[in-house]
Amino acid sequence: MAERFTLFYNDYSICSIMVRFTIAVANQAQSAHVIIDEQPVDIQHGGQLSEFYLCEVNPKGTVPVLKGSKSQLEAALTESLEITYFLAEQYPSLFPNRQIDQIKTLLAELHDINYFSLTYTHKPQRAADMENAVHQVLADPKISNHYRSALEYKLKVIRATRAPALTKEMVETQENKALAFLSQIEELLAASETGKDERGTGGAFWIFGTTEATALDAHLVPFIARLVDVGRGSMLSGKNRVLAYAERAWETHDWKQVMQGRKTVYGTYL
Ligand SMILES: N[C@@H](CCC(=O)N[C@@H](CS)C(=O)NCC(=O)O)C(=O)O
Repeated sequence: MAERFTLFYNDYSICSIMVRFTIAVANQAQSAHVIIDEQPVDIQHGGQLSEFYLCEVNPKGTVPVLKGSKSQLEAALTESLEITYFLAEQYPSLFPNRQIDQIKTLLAELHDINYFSLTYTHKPQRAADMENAVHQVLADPKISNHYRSALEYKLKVIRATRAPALTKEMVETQENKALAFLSQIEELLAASETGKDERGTGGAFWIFGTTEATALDAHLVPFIARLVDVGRGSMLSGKNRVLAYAERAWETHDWKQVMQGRKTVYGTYL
């Protein structure tokens, strides 16, 4: 019998989109071995601060999360990369043998970029808003001690990760990392162009010329979409192959199915 899991996600969370696109391309490549029930979390309106979410799903109060029964998963997976590696056990097309080491290295580099820094660069108020949302719940004297401790922990997570991500130095560092990363992708795409891809059409559709998207494609395509959506399209200038690659991917059935015509940022962002 197929195993069953729950994916907690949000439509405008880049890491959730990375996981959902991973699942979509993996399912395209082979029939499903796992059933994933999707559970939206309204992080724009404090859904991640609920007692259930903080105490029973993810103490960090972030999405995405993959949860299964104790026999399937000892603990819920609370990082998009961990979730992707876990899924790859069932979907080998995500990490083709020939490129496995390169994909792992590039995925680690991609996730070393702080997406919050690049997204909320011109919205420094965002970190304080996140703290205030927690304070509002904490102000209720009727909440349980257990829930209060969970909220205090969430506050620590926000303080440690969000405000520091928006300093000028931090943003610059992340911009440089992103630019260097995109240059690497441009070079890889240029190299793929010289050979025929697995479909024999010449020029790569996916980064390594594979027929199916790999985990790297599945995480990179949302990242490029996010850069464009937050007005950072100029980071792609001189990287025509990267842009053309992303534009091809955004036309696929899998991408359209995940995004349903949405942008990667919430309506009030822009
Ligand atoms: N490193 C984590 C990042 C998770 C994360 O920061 N998620 C954001 C959305 S992309 C979130 O849940 N934000 C709501 C909050 O922090 O309260 C991953 O790769 O999954």
